[in-house]
Amino acid sequence: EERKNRVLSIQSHVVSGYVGNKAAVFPLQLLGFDVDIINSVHFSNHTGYPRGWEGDVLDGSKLLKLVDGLERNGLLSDDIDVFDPGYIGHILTGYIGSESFLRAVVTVVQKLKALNSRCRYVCDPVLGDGNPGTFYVPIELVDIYRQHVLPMADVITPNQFETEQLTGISIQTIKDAQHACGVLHNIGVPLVLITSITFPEDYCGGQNDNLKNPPANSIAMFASLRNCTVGDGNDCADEQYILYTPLISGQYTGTGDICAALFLAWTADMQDDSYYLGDALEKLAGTMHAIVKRTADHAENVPPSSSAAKQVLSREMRLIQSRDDILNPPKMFHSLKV
Ligand code: PLP
Ligand code: PXL
Repeated sequence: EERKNRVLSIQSHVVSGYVGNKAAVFPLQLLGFDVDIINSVHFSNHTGYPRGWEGDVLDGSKLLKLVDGLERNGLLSDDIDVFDPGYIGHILTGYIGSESFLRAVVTVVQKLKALNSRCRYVCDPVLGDGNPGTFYVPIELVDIYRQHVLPMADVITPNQFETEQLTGISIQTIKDAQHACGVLHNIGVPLVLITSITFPEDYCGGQNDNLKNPPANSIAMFASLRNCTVGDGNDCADEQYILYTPLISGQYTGTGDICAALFLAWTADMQDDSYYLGDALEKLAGTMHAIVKRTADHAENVPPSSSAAKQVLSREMRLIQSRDDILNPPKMFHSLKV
């Protein structure tokens, strides 16, 4: 039983601050997961600092060597007992900066799934955040994600921009979000979380509990699970939930990384129970809102006269300070079945 609680997390490491593995590992450990950590880069700080960063990038061949070492020592799976569920139960990947590294990740996921067919791959297909000109990665990665990565993924956690890039659908309405998730399911992903959607202003307003009227100044999370009963016909239905949280203004880094880790945790033993996903979404939103609110409150105390680097530093996620909110997600929000 313990074994399925082991996660292989392949993400960035930063000495200072909280992005990549520094954002994902602590929540996972706190929630009871053993985490095997591969650092895809080892940087001084995240790339949004005004004076740049220092450090090294792991290339794809070095990733494969690390995995070879694990395999030689039987650390990827335990083949002593054929009924063993396998050593590593989950793979988590986030920001990947090059085509060669992404292709190596594909190889690693294939290897782990071959060793343990129940190994679950949670992929945050990081491309950018939708600000003008903000692809964080070479644009060639979009097609590799679509053709090679998504078909192997069990869960993906794109933001609105990433969803739009991967599907070609612009998300202006709830129907668009439903449709985009359907397209991602058709590519082969059973569970999709769109981590944040901002609907156009003229689509919002009205009663807070009305699905058709997202509250003004809110961001939405949207989760979609495809259930297929394969019998005579191949009958599929998408179970979908939306949840609105009040928008917290400001630019934050690392939120998406925390979000993917928490979603992995709260859906780790998902049953076919129809309220499970809505529940996971509520826990996720409660914790995320608490972390970002704590971070925003902290950043507000930093004088505008301080240096640009101090201001970026002040917006680093208050992750450690939020440990209680990770362990016991505040019950603040309700998910609505779409
Ligand atoms: N910003 C806020 C305030 C959030 O609550 C969340 C997710 O929970 C995000 C951003 C995550 O979005 P992204 O994946 O675009 O970083
Ligand atoms: O949060 C994504 C991320 C991951 N890794 C590194 C980053 C960032 C965002 O800036 O700089 C190194």
